[in-house]
Amino acid sequence: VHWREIFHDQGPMFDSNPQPAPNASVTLTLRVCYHDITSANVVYYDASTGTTTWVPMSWASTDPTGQFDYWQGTISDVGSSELQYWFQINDGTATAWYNAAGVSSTEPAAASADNFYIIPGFTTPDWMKNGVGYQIFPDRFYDGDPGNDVTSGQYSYGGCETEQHSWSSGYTSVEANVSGCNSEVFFGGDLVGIQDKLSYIKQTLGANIIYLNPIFESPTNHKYDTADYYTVDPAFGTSTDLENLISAIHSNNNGPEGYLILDGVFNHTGDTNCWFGKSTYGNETCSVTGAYQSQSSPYYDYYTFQTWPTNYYDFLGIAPNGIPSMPKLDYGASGSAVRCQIYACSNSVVQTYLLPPYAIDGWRLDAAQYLDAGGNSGSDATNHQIMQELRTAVKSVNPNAEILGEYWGDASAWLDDGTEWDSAMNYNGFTQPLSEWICGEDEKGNSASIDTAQYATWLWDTRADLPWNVQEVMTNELGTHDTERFAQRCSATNGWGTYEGLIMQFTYVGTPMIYYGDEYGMMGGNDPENRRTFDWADATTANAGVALTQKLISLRTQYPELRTGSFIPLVPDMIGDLYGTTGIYAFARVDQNHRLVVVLNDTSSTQSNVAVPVWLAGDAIGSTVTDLISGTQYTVQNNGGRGYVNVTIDGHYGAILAQ
Ligand code: ARE
Repeated sequence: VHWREIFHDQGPMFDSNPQPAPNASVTLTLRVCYHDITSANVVYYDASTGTTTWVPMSWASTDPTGQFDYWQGTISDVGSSELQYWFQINDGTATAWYNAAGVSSTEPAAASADNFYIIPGFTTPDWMKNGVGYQIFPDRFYDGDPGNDVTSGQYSYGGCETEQHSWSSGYTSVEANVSGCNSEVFFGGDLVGIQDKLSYIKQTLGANIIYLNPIFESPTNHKYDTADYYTVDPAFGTSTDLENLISAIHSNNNGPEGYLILDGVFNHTGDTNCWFGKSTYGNETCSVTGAYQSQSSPYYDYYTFQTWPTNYYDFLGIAPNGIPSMPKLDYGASGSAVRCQIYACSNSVVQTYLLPPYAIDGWRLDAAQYLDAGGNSGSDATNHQIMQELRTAVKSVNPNAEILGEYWGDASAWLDDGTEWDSAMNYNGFTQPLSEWICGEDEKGNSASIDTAQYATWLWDTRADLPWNVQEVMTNELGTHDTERFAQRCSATNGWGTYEGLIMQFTYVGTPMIYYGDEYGMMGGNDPENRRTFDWADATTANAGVALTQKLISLRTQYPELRTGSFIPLVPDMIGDLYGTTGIYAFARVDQNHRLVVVLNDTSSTQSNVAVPVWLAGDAIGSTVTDLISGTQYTVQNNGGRGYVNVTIDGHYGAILAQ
């Protein structure tokens, strides 16, 4: 059996029904080398019954270039529980096996993360598959209403006073030292400011999914220590400002129809939350008695104390008082008041914002793996039960709402059976490998380097662990408010790494998520240096990064295969062949109607005559392809009966070849 040509994923050419309803029928298509095989089977395993079923496939067609045959098999009733499937391929003498991890001479295990999944009834939001995200740290984006700015000395937090800074683009140090204190520094960014600048996001760039870092009342600039989930922070605006912003985002008057994802910080509250009541700040008053104040507080069970009141579990839930400003909520008991308050009941935080008059479109779940009993560190059966309940609560209010988990490792435990999150922030399968490959540093700026073959394998392996409709909505970020800035990590490339990173971000499988400023190469180290003020002088297409981002988003909007098409590796190909040029990575995105070939040059100098095996994407010898970025045209050359293009690409740049 020839291995190089074998291909299947759950893109539109190869899977008739990637999100089947229970009992639906699914036809699976396998690509193999022309006239190479004598038989093939779909093999599927149902863990709920322990049964394995074989479906014989039959020859369906030959592709127009005469290089591939397509074989098909139909699972006529997928039932109602999760199935895993793989393929067996025979040529009369030898047998090959194929699952999401690729081709092999040994049969995959029946229950393996690397098999393909069919999860009847599981859908992820189509608007996430088709959209482009923009993440904003609100205090640092734009000050639309100077009247609501936090002023110097307005209140103190952790014993230190607030400090107001006037807007100063790309401000380099956000920590101020006032009489020995690291004062809490504010720049005045707010919701009205985001609305003022929506045309930059939606029209200039073309992004349409806004993800906001926390916006609810809290004494800090980052607002991960919530004082009141039901109140917009007064320095960010009012509930009316939020409603207006959401209407403007949803509207298609000022660019594409948009969507809003809010940061759900539900693992812990702030110690100034009235439920906890350890302290208050500013003019905050509490009409309830908090858990810290009395053991008969109605909120006493919301938290867990090792020794009341001073020793309580916080943030990570392991040791008490590591970050005392963030007491951990105790979700241990089924049916508990805190589960009701946060997500399960109709007046819960989660449901309140999903419903009118707000009607947000999704939640990013902060520190999601930790939600658990007070003294537990999460990632266990209780955490998964909480996430299942949370999904039920979210989807009962809006079946199209997005549930985006924050997890830095392999998140498949929350994603592989369709009962918890829709997707996760893709630190593990995008941010980290991309950074190590292009910048030679990990997402925190530590020196770490991988070569092109390792990069390709890393991406392939992480995708293989996830259902297809999850892969399509994993958020792909160059960086976030928790990483060093991408441009900083890649500073050795003199800005070119940002272009290469952007080309990858907008052509890869998943939802691109731009961290404000990354589109123009904003610099900055780790927290808090990654939260600098946006430089509005750069927000025009005179900036090469902004112009490239605009171009890439328009291509992604124009070509559906960039959003939902199959991902076919070309360099290295399915069997790891690198075709001789160091630092070149290439892949195709294809659907029934069209295909694009993306080529990246990860070296610092221009490479010419880079051989790209476009025959593996279905391009015919003698046909012409055009680089949609540079406009250069190439003819597909005959090399031993196979079609290649010989492209020229600048250092740390890329080409997107269209037929
Ligand atoms: C503040 C200071 C920091 C200081 C820290 C500790 O700014 O300089 O180091 O305090 O004293 C929020 C704020 C932060 C704030 C923090 C604590 O944004 O500025 O830091 O609260 O007050 C892990 C968690 C993950 C978490 C990251 C940061 O698993 O959930 O650490 N991310 C979320 C948010 C943060 C937020 C919080 C949680 C708390 O996105 O912004 O911080 O609500 C590895 C591990 C990961 C680890 C990751 C990052 O890969 O596998 O588990 O994530 O590194 O460190």
